[in-house]
Amino acid sequence: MIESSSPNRWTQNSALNRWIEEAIALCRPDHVHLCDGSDEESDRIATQMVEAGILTPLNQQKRPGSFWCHSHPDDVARVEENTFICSEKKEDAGPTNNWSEPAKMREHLKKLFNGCMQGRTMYIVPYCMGPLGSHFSRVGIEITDSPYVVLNMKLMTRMGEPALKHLAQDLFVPGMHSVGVPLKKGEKDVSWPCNPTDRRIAHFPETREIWSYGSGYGGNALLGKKCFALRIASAIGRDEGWMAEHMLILGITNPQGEKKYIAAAFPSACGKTNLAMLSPTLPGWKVECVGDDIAWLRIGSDGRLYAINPEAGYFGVAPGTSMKTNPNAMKTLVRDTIFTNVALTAEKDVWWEGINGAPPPGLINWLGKPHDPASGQPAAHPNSRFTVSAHQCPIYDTAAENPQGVPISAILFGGRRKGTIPLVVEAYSWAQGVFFGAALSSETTAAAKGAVGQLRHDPFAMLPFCGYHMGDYFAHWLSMGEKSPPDKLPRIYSVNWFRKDPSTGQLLWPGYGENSRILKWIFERTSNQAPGRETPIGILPESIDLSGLSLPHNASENLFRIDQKEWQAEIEELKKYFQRFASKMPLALLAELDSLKQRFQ
Ligand code: SAT
Ligand code: MN
Repeated sequence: MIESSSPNRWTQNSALNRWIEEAIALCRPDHVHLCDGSDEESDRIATQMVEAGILTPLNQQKRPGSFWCHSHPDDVARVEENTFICSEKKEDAGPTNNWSEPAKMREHLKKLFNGCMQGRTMYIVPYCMGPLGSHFSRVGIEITDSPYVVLNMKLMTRMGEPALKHLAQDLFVPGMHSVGVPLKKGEKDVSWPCNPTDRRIAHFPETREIWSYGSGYGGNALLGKKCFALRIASAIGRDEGWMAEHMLILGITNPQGEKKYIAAAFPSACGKTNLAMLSPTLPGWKVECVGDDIAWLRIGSDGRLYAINPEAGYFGVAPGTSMKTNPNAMKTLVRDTIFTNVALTAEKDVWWEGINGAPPPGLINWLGKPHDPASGQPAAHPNSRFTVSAHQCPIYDTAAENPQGVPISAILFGGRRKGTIPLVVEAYSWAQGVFFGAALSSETTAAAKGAVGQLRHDPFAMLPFCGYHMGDYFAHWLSMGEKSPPDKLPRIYSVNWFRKDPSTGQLLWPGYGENSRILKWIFERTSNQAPGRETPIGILPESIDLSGLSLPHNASENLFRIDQKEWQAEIEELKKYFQRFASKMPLALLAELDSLKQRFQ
């Protein structure tokens, strides 16, 4: 260990100063910069990146303060196979995580990080997850050699000096990040340095540490997001009696002016941002956005479940976003946005599949090459993203800044399922709701490296993000339900916007703004004002407000169809899946599965 020569050289926090000095000694950067989080600082860094050819400024008339960049073709998404939970005991990581013995991983990381920042600047990025001044917020410090990460962290978190003030003498979560490409003296940098052959995204849940090497993209590199706010925070939440979840949070107000909050878990790239910013098609209803990706949930003193959004910005999927699908996102992206791996127009504006019609002439694709529509390849990468501050969202809910969080009335679990799962089902109880979460499956998307469109189990949409044994996580969810009487807890729903007509393969439900019809039923259910009918799988709507909507022939029957054969197969599959968790599988969830089976007999 290297002691700091002057204990207050960096911050008022001696443990932090010591860690910074150790990081400098290990990584040997040419320069070190402690980020204050000011606009001047990010402007300066952006200017340097433009001069280096890493960022392209967009048309200042069309999109002021915004930039385009594209990554290395091998660094475009989260890398689940290189992501590790390094708990002391293998059993604590569980069967759904890659595990590596902590001492072994540390040894390997020390080798990888040895001198890894030579020729580069080391940025020290203090950031606060959650509203400043909130008792529930937590501070992380990311050390990174990527200026792109610094600019993104400034948009995604409360970053810089305010975060350091929030830290006071508290503990912080240290996160070491390097793109893994040291530069020799005089060597010219590439525009997206990364080291795909040696990637490691390692988490140490017991010591609450993150080490990430070799990738500069998204959740691999912006350590506040999945690494801290989900993987490490889920382990902290288990120990402290709260929950870190892959959920959007929205506020919904009915025509009478009553407002409720809903949290909803969906896997990556399944429409969380679109639902969180929904423009209701039902007259008189209003939706406001608290968060689009992560919720930290705890029981308040009144026994209700409260949520904060630990993030301060959106890292949203660009393709498919349009004035039709998500007008509020489009209005959010009008300025001060970083676009990564979308296409660039001749007027220096951005373009992606689904934004509006055919690709314009003169388009540059996400690889920086002229786009050839005949190639059949998309111009924007399917996992291309926008990074933008939440404050720019026209329906940003200022309650997102409330240090106490917002009270949650309903929790939704959804995935991409072409069959089996109806449009909406209400659970009979908290335990059955937990079963809905545990039973979630979804077709894979481009948000993670690997095949797209394959059905996989993704319990609670947390498969890639749970920092400990999934069986213990299920038990933690059940135990949260024991902290309050059932009438105080949110009701739980399973939803599926992606069901298809088996004969035509067409989506049955228009989704987007029309999802307000489902939210209306849920809103009214939570005030005991909407009738439901009991079925073997849960409570289905007696009716949904479909006024003014013309659905394809038979769509509404098909959307709510409970096919006994499909459900028998689902039950058998779940039985097999739950066996993976062996003795850690809570008996209460096996009992739920059993009752489901019984109800079909
Ligand atoms: O993990 S990312 O932040 O890259 C996006 C996601 O998969 O939700
Ligand atoms: Mn996500």
